[in-house]
Parts: sequence; structure tokens; C-alpha cells
Amino acid sequence: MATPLRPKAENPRDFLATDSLLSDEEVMLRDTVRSYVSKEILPEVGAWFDAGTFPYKEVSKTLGDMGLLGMHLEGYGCSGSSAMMYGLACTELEAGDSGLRSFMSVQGSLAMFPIWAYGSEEQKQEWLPRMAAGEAIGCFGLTEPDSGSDPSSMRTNAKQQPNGDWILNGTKMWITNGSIADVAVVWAQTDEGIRGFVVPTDVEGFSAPKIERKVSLRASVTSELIFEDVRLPADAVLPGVASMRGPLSCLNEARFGILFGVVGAARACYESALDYANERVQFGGPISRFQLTQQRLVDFMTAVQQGTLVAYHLGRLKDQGQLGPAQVSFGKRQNTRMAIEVAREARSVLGANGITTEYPVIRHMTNLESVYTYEGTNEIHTLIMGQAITGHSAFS
Ligand code: TGC
Ligand code: FAD
Repeated sequence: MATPLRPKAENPRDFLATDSLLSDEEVMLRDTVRSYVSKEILPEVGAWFDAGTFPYKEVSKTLGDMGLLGMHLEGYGCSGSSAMMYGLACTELEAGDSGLRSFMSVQGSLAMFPIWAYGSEEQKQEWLPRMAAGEAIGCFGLTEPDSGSDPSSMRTNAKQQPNGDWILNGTKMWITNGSIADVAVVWAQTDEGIRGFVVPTDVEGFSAPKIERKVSLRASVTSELIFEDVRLPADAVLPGVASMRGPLSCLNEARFGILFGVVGAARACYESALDYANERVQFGGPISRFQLTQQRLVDFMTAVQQGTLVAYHLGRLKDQGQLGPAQVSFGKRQNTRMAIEVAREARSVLGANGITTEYPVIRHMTNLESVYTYEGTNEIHTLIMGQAITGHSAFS
């Protein structure tokens, strides 16, 4: 039988059949999260974004019930899933909204991970089961008003008193989940180096004003954390680490989630542009028949497929215990750049409709501006990789 002259790809949404690289269990988890996002997030998230809010208690409980919070950790109510499964969940959540993936990343990788990796048995028992169930929300305080890319210059400090208590003073800035958190993992200078503290947010002297007027990640809460002579018991400190290695190791976990997540945002933009181009009629037919439109759609599809392959490869390396921090930087930097470029160009395929939140693309586009900056800016990841390939540090 003759081959059709103009075959359409069997699946234009997965052109290289990257699903064939996943196990049945991985596909099942991926489809479950995709279905949740499609039914419960996509119909609402545009309005949440417009209003600058989201129903965090409900979302937290549902993600907990689905076993997604701290899913890559073992024990204490966590599901003990593979890194690949964690990454796939991030992709699907971020196809809904980067704010949703941020919520999950901060909870699992930035708040639960340090308690799990460096906490005492009591700290783990007190917080991890409730956080895994979505009944307690966590945040991670590293960045400060004058200390962003260079967190080791932080001024927040904790001084141990003769009776063993700690007194914490300082200000953290740009903290995801800050004003909705039940517990904050806070990094501070001490006489013994940089230490992490587990701070219940109902403690006296703590406040967390919400940062307003964001045009990015509007369906996510971002806050300042202020500590004014906050008194903490001796056992509030994370006993397992006393250096920048503590917070930086948490970033490896969250950056890994991002390199998967942004592929979901890019895919959502590509699919929105493809659907729109097939439906929108100008000059007597769909705009998808124009060569210039096809070039853009093919570029989006290629970029998303390449990003998927990078993510899957790094996911497999992580599950084999072979993934280094500079390789995580490769994925965070490359996939975030890819996603932001796809989003910006996809926005223009939708013409004027593309500037409204009736369609998801501009929401993803503005969200990705935050993702480009947080968890290490594009430039910081460039320098991490530059150091890895030359042996020279160019940070200062
Ligand atoms: P440096 O002197 O190189 O190292 C200090 C210590 O840390 C160790 N180390 C690491 N350990 C684990 N993982 C890594 N990636 C590590 N990188 C370094 C290192 O071995 C050393 O250990 P030790 O035991 O000898 O003390 O560190 P530095 O202070 O010069 O920092 C280097 C630099 C610039 C790469 C680092 O500061 C950096 O990554 N800056 C970017 C800051 C950043 O990414 N902030 C993110 C804040 S959290 C956030 O954005 C959350 S967004 C949440 C959301 O998803 O909504
Ligand atoms: P700066 O460090 O001041 O950088 C400004 C510019 O200078 C950037 O382009 C940067 O790349 C460039 N630059 C800096 N140093 C160098 C250099 N050595 N070489 C070349 N260029 C350089 N932080 C937390 O701790 N917890 C959170 O939950 C959290 N959530 C966030 C949520 C949102 C929505 C946002 C936007 C940020 C969040 N952050 C959080 C903070 C985030 O990690 C920082 O914004 C980020 O690390 C960059 O710091 P900065 O904004 O102070 O920029």
C-alpha cells in the first residue's frame, strides 16, 4: 500500500514517542496527575491567577492525598517514589501552572527534605507525616533583601543563650508559601557556621507579610519572613548540618523538580498554540497552513521533545545515584531557557487573544520569568557549569 503523501504524526504531542522511555508505573502516575490537573486545576487557574490567589488548603490536602508531597522521600508518611516519578509529577503540575509546581517543590524538596535529611528523630516525627498529608504547609527561608545569588552573605543570625535557647533575628525575602506556612525552615549565621532552624510560624516575634503587585506566579503566595528576637528551644536547630552544604543540597532537589516542571509549562504553550493555529482562520483557512506558522510550531515541538529527553536522562541518572549538582544546573538552565522561549513565541501565535488569561500562554510566560530567576538565576547556573568545565570559579 502506498504511503500517504501527507502523513500526520501519530502523536503530534509526543512526536518522538518519548512515552516509550517510561515504565507502566511511571505512565500511570503521570496520567493520574495529568487528569487531576486537567479536571481540577485548568478550569480554575486562570481566575486564581487574575485574583492573585489560590485555594491552598484544598490544593495541599489533595496533593497530600495523592501522595505527591515529599514523594521522593522514604518513611514518615512519604511515598518513597523514584526521582523519575517525582519529576513526572512536576511536569504535569507545571503544565497546569508553575505556582502549583512551586507549591509542591517547596513543600517536598525545600521544607520536608532538610528535615528528613538533617533533622532529629523528634523533628521528623513532629512534621513530616503532617506535611506529607498536606495538613501542615512548609516554607524555606534562604534569600534575603541583600542576599540573593550569594546566600552565604546572609545577615539573619541565631545566637545561642546560656540556657541553650536560640534567639533568631533577621529578614528573609521572596519566600514561597511564607504567609501560609505552618513551619519555616530558616537558614541563619551562627557561631558554628550556617545552620538550619525549624521554626513554627505561630512563635512570638515572627511575621510574614505577603508580597503584593506580582505579575508573575500570581497563583502562588510569596512573602517576606521577619524574625524579631524569636526565641527557639535548643532542639529547633537541624542537627545534621552546619554549612552552606545544607541549603545548597536542598536546592539540588528542587532544581531537579524544576528541570522537569518547565517542560510541562512549555508543552502547555506548544499545545495551546497548535490547537489555536488549527482553529484560527485568516485569509480563508487555518493559520496552521502557513509555512511561517508551521516553522514556529515545529520549533516549539522540537524544543519540548529535547527538553523531555534531557529531563528523562537526568531523572534516570538521579535514580542511579549518578547525578551531580552541575548536571542539575545544566537541566535547570537549559530547560528553563527553552520553556521561556517557547512561551514568548507561542504567545504571538495566538495574536491578540494571546495577551489575555483566557488562554494559558501568557500566564505561563510571566510565571517562567520567576522560574528563570529563582533556584539560581540563569547566570548562576552558567557559572556553576563554567566552573565545572574549566575548573575556575567566576562568581566574584
Ligand atoms: P561554595 O563555597 O561553593 O560551597 C559551600 C559548601 O556547599 C557545598 N556545595 C554544595 N552542596 C550540595 N549541593 C550543591 N549544589 C553545592 N554547592 C556547593 C560545598 O561543597 C561546600 O561544602 P562544605 O561542606 O565544604 O562547606 O558555596 P558558595 O557560597 O560560594 O555558593 C556557590 C553558589 C553561588 C553556586 C551558590 O551560592 C548558589 O547556588 N547560589 C544561588 C542561590 C539560589 O539558588 N537560591 C535559591 C533560593 S531558594 C528558591 O529560590 C526557592 S524558589 C521556590 C519555588 O520553587 O517556588
Ligand atoms: P540578585 O542575586 O541580586 O541578581 C540580580 C542579577 O544579577 C541577576 O540577573 C543575576 O543573575 C545577576 N548576578 C548576580 N551575581 C552574579 C554573578 N556572580 N555573575 C553574573 N551575574 C550575577 N528564595 C528562598 O529562599 N525561598 C523561596 O521560597 C523563594 N521563592 C521565590 C519565589 C519567587 C516568585 C521569586 C521571584 C524568588 C524566590 N526566591 C526564594 C528568591 C530567589 O531564589 C532569588 O530571587 C534568586 O536567588 C536571585 O536573587 P536576587 O533576586 O536577589 O537577585
